[in-house]
Formats: sequence, C-alpha cells, structure tokens
Amino acid sequence: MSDLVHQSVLIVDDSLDIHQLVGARLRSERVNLLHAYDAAEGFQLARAEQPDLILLDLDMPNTDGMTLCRQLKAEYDLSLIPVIFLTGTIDVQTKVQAFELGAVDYVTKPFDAIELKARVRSALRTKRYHDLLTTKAQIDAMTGLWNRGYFNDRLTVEMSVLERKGRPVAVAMVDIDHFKPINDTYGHPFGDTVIQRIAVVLSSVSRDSDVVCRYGGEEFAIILRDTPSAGAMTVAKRIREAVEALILTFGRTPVPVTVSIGVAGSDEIEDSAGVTSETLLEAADRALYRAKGAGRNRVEG
Ligand code: GH3
Ligand code: MG
Ligand code: MG
Ligand code: MG
Repeated sequence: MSDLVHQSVLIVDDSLDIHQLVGARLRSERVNLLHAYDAAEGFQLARAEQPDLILLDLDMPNTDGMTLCRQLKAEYDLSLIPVIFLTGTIDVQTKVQAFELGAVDYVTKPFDAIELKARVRSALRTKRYHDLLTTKAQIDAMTGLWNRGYFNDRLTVEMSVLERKGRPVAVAMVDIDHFKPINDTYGHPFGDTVIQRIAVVLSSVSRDSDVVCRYGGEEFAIILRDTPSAGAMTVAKRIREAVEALILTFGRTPVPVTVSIGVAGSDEIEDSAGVTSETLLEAADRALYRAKGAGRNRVEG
C-alpha cells in the first residue's frame, strides 16, 4: 500500500451531467476516475480495471443500479469493491435494500460536494485497510513469501485456468536437507536465518510468474504457471544449484546447506478424472520423498 499509487473510482451513471459534476468535485482528490454510462459497461470496466470504489446510479435504462450491484456482489473479486449509491431516489425502503445488497453508502442527489468528497474518502480509506489486511493474511511474516493459505487458494485458481485454456501447471516442493542438526548445532535463530536466506534464493531464481511460498517450517512450495514438467525440472535444478552455492557462515564456521526438490507437472499426471491440485501436490510430495531417499541434494520429478 503506497500513497503514490492512486486509487480509482468508477462512476456508473447514464447522465453525462453527473459524470462531469462528480469529476469536478473529485478533481482535487488523488484518484483516477473511470466512466461508464450504463450497467453493462460498468460491469465490464469493473472487471477489467478492478476499481477501489464504485459510485452507482440507481435509475438507468436497460439494467438498473440495484441489478448491477447484485451482479457485482455475485463475483468474488468484484464483490470486494465498495459501492456507494448516488441517486435521486430517497425512499427508505430503497435505501435499506441497497445496504442489504452490500452497498457501503447511499448519497442522494442533489449532493453536497463536500459531503460527497468526505464519503468517497472514507470509503477509499476503508478499502485501503482492507487491501492491506488481505495482503498481510497472505504473506509469511518471517520470509516475506506467500503463505500456505495463499498457496492453496492460488493453486486452485491456477488449476481452473489450466483446465479452461489447456495450459500446464507445475508444482515444486522444496525441503531443506538435515535441517534439524543445523538448528541443534547453531541454534534456532540461526536456523531462521537459513530459512530466510533460502527464501531469497528461491525468489531470485524463479520467474516473476512463479508463485513462491513458504509451505511450512523449512519447506517451500512453488507454483510454476504455464510450465510443463520438463521446464519445471530445469527451474528446480537451478534452485538446487543456487542453494548449494550459497555461502552461509556461523561466525567463521561455514555451514553448507542443501535442499531436496520434488516436481510434478499437470502434463505428466495420468488421471482419467482430470488433474486436481490435490493430485498435483501428492505427486510433488512423492517425488520429494524419492529425492530424500535417493540421498538428498537432488531433484526428482
Ligand atoms: P530431512 O533432510 O529429512 O528433511 O531432515 P530434516 O532435519 O530437515 O528433517 P525435517 O524436515 O523433519 O525437520 C524439520 C526441522 O525444521 C524440525 C524443526 O525443528 C525445524 N523447523 C521447522 N520450522 C522452523 C522454523 O521456523 N525455524 C527454525 N529455526 N526451525 C524450524
Ligand atoms: Mg440515472
Ligand atoms: Mg528437512
Ligand atoms: Mg521438512
């Protein structure tokens, strides 16, 4: 969350006047304004741009604002975007219905410019906190990598993308070799440092499109998007080499560290019922087990 990144506000209203008026009122705010003139366009822009706030008119030709609000709330990622109704309708029943649909606020036209600005600011502030908390809930505090919860959610998403587009996804499970003796010999804080240093190696060796996670204590998992097994093996071998080349010292004592890696790609799993995140993970886990059994500091696929 940075102040330098402007938040964006989508205005969905069939009246050009309202667009101009709201635009003029919010000009002094550091927000990007997006404009849609009916519900269909509003929905499209919301999906494409993922704005931080939607100012939504109630009365519009074809699809009205209530219906659009309901559609937005039915889609997970769009449902997180706060909606403020901006409307000439002032009856209580409609207001109540708007809040029940999930709107965060309701402003009646003609609106007071200062009040509108204050309400927009308040909604955007809440959205920033929400985004920050969401990010924090997905990050492993010790390494800065994605955490296991995020890994699981993301793998499910990637598997459905794979299914839709017929693209391969691979998973690599990485486990530090003989880590317990490192902890026992040099202490837990040094063990933590080793985990952090390896996290840095994993992030720098993998590609931007890969999703690098801390899966558990001294175990990592990587989602390699759009990657067949063979490509994933190449990445895993690079990781294994980079960790082996890492120079770690406790005082002046060099502490060699290696990892074992198990790789599984959706293109090589034979399952008539189709590949799921579970079967992919199980295959990667079995490969990791083989790598350990074969002497460690190895990649198995
Ligand atoms: P192997 O080669 O078979 O993987 O041997 P290993 O010693 O690494 O065995 P295992 O994976 O079972 O051991 C995991 C150890 O990692 C045990 C636990 O005390 C330690 N550990 C787990 N999480 C952390 C952590 O956050 N910090 C530190 N310092 N140690 C941790
Ligand atoms: Mg209207
Ligand atoms: Mg281990
Ligand atoms: Mg382990």
